[in-house]
Amino acid sequence: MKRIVAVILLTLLVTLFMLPQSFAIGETMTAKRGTPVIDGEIDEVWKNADRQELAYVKAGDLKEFEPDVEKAFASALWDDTYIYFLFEVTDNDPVAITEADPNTAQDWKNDTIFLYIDETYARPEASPWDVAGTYQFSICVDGNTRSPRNGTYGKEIKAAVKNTDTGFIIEVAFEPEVVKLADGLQIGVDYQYNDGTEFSTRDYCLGWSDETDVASGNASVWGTLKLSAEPAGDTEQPAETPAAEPAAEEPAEEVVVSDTPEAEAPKPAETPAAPQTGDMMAVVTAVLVGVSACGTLLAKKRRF
Ligand SMILES: [Ca+2]
Ligand SMILES: [Ca+2]
Ligand SMILES: [Ca+2]
Repeated sequence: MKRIVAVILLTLLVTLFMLPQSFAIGETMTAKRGTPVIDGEIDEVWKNADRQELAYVKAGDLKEFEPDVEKAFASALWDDTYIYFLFEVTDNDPVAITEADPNTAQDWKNDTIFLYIDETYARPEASPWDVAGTYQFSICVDGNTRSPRNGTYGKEIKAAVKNTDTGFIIEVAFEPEVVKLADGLQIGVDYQYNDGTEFSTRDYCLGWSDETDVASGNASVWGTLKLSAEPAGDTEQPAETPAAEPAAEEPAEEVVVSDTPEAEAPKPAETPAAPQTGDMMAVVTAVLVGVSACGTLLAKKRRF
């Protein structure tokens, strides 16, 4: 009897020890593969993307009221070179206080999207901009961008803004500097919408993963973006073509591959980078199985 109790306790202890590594804090989303055009128009391929609402009203002068007009959604896709983001914002007063001033994207009192990226998933709790691969970008409704607004980034994001009847649309292409994009990779991301007004105030500040407006100083509250090999639709993968077709067009290079001994294995990337979360279910299941096995044992023992 004592031994069984000891086994159960030990199992629980081991489980508790493992849990902290399995938990990911904050929101999680998936980026499917797809290549949109950065022009402010919503491409077909976006329609199958994971679309998340920035549902936390984390700051703003009207924070106390329920925002019924203001809404912001973020979607993400990726290909071999870029991670793409789409922001769809409904807003009754899209403004950039000092339009055409490149600093508009710096000011959170304008209608701006802040995009937070932590390439290496380091999730620093303090001074995130000191960590390589960690940045904040901002894109203003007037088209001005800060690339980056915080952090050190040697490239430039591509962004396009388009006004709509109900607000505006922003598309962004971000090229990582530190990591190589691959199926299974996860990076830290967060999104923030600052709802500026013509009176130079900020009615609302909406967040995706950060609930309390600390994202600019604490990357551990940002969410997680996982890259998936699943195609979001059309283009890049000719998957639809029935391989049986003779494909008479070009008997070109495709067959040449295997004969050259040097050119052995040009297969990079596909490794499912890094141990991911999600093992928790397996652990919990194992514990339950263990506990029920112990229970059965106990019941059997009692019978004798
Ligand atoms: Ca587009
Ligand atoms: Ca507004
Ligand atoms: Ca506004």
